[in-house]
Amino acid sequence: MITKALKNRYADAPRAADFTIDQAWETYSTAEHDRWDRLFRRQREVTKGRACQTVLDAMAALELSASGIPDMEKLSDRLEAVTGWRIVPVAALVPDEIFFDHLANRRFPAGAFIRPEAEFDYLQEPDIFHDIFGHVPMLASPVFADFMEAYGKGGRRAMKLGQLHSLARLYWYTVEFGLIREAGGLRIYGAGILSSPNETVFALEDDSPNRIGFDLARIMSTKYIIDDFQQSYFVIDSFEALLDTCYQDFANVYAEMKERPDFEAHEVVPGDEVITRGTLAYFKARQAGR
Ligand code: HBI
Ligand code: FE
Repeated sequence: MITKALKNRYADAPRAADFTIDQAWETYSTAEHDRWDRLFRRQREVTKGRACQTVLDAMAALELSASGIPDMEKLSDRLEAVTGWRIVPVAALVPDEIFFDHLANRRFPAGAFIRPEAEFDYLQEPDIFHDIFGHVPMLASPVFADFMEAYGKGGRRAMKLGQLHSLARLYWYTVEFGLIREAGGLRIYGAGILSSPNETVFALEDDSPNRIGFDLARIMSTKYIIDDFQQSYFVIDSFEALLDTCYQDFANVYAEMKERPDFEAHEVVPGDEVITRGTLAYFKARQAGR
């Protein structure tokens, strides 16, 4: 469709076997650089006091700023010096096995396109703002960098065990929509929240969603919503704790989950460490309004 082509000018870019493309940084227009700056300035404001300290520190260390769309090569040089990760340009979502292989080798595939003005506030697929503003700061945390590499290696194993959906849920409720406890209260580390102005506020301050203590098997049994705010957020105590739970062999966890039913995204279940229990009214109203 023409909008698809307009939206993503990299859709037909020549790509390598690993789905990487040339970012061709010099081809970004002034309008695209300006859009990055407006997205960045807005998110930098709304994440103050809401993003976790690791993210705020990394933003400064990586010199992320409102000075146009970053050149992934240059940004990768700064990131690699800290945790060995590089950011590789891709045109869109890549096949799972390619994605996992990049992560297992400390390469984060980042969309090279920037969202069109019409999708300034929200878009479904990851654009350069979601991937760089949302995901890259956490890759500057040595512990989280280890977690993401372990996730990549776990992904390939999960595919062999037919458990990709379980691992995708772990990714979703941590890497994309995770919250962490800090001395000052709950803070955000999930990229899907960090790159979304409305969800940055909703995830911490609205009384509609549940906020539940992290539990690996519970999360991998829980469905998630892809086109609206989350109905439950899971909270870790530290990135070390997250890494530790993921260093075990998941085969036993998958076996434990086999006979258990999946949970709906809004459910609170026995054994949950309920930090805040939500109300469904908000979500029902939004669904009704669709
Ligand atoms: N590809 N470029 C890109 N970015 C992602 O975040 C991504 C992907 N492919 C698959 C995927 N994410 C998810 O299905 C993972 O949970 C595997
Ligand atoms: Fe993402």
